[in-house]
Amino acid sequence: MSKDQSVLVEQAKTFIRADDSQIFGVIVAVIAVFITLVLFALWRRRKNARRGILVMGLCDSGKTLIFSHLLYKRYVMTHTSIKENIGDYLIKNDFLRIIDIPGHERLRGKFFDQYKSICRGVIFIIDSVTFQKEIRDVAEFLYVLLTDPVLAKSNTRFLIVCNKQDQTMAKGSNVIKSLLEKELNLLRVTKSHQLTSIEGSSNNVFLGMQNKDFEFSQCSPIVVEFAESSACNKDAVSELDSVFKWLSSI
Ligand SMILES: Nc1nc2c(ncn2[C@@H]2O[C@H](COP(=O)(O)OP(=O)(O)O)[C@@H](O)[C@H]2O)c(=O)[nH]1
Ligand SMILES: [Mg+2]
Repeated sequence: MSKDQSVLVEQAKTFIRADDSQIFGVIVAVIAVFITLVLFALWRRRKNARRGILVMGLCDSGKTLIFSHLLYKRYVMTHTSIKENIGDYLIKNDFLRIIDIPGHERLRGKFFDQYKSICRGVIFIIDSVTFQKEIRDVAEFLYVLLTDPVLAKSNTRFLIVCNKQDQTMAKGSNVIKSLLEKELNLLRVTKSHQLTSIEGSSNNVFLGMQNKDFEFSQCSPIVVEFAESSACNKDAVSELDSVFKWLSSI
C-alpha cells in the first residue's frame, strides 16, 4: 500500500470511530427519552388510579350536603345514609371521583377500607357547633385516618372543613385546629399504651414526631389544611369556595 493510501485508510478509520461514538450518543439519548416516557406514563397511571376524594366525618356534620353542592351545585334534603354516594367531579379535562362515606362508626371502617387504595385526598367535615361535645370522637376518627399506612404512602392531602359557620355558636377553624392538636396529642399517648399492652405490632404510622407535642404540620408526607364552610345556604355556593379551590389544586 502506498503512503497516500495508508493515510486515506487511517482517515477513514478515524471518521468511522467518530461516527460510532455519535451513534452511541444518539442511542443513549433515545433510551433515556424512552425510560423517561415510560416512568412518566407509570406515574400518570398511578396518579389516575388514585382519583378518589373521600368525604368523611361524624354523622350529621354535613357530608352529604357538601357532596351534593360539589357535584350538583344544589341544596338537598339529606337523611342519614347507610350507603356511600359517588359522583364524578369534572376538573381541567379530567375528573375526580367524590365518595361520600357514611359517618356511622359501624359502617365507615368498611367503606374506608374499600376506597382507601384509590384515595388522593380526604375532605374531613366537622360540625363546628357540636365540636366541643364530640371532640373525642372526631379525634379518634382522624387518628385512624392520619396513621393509616396506605394514605401515608400515597402522600394523601387532607382538607379539614369546619362546617356550619352560619351558626352563631360555631367555633372557628383556628380554635378547632388547636383543640384537635391537643386532643390528638393525648390520644396518641393512650393509643401507644394500648399497643404495648396488647403486644401487637401495628403497621400504622406514628402520628406526628416522637417527643414533640403533636401539630398537624408534622404529618408529612400527608398534608393537612383547614377551611371553614357553610353548606346550608340554598344558593350561596361561594361559602364552599375553599373546598372548590382545594379540589382544583389537588
Ligand atoms: N346550619 C347548617 N346546617 C347544616 C350545614 N351543613 C349541613 N347542615 C345540616 O346538618 C344536617 C346533616 O347534614 P348531612 O349532610 O345529612 O350530614 P352527614 O350525616 O354528615 O351526611 C342536615 O339537616 C343539614 O341540613 C351548615 O353548613 N349549616
Ligand atoms: Mg350523609
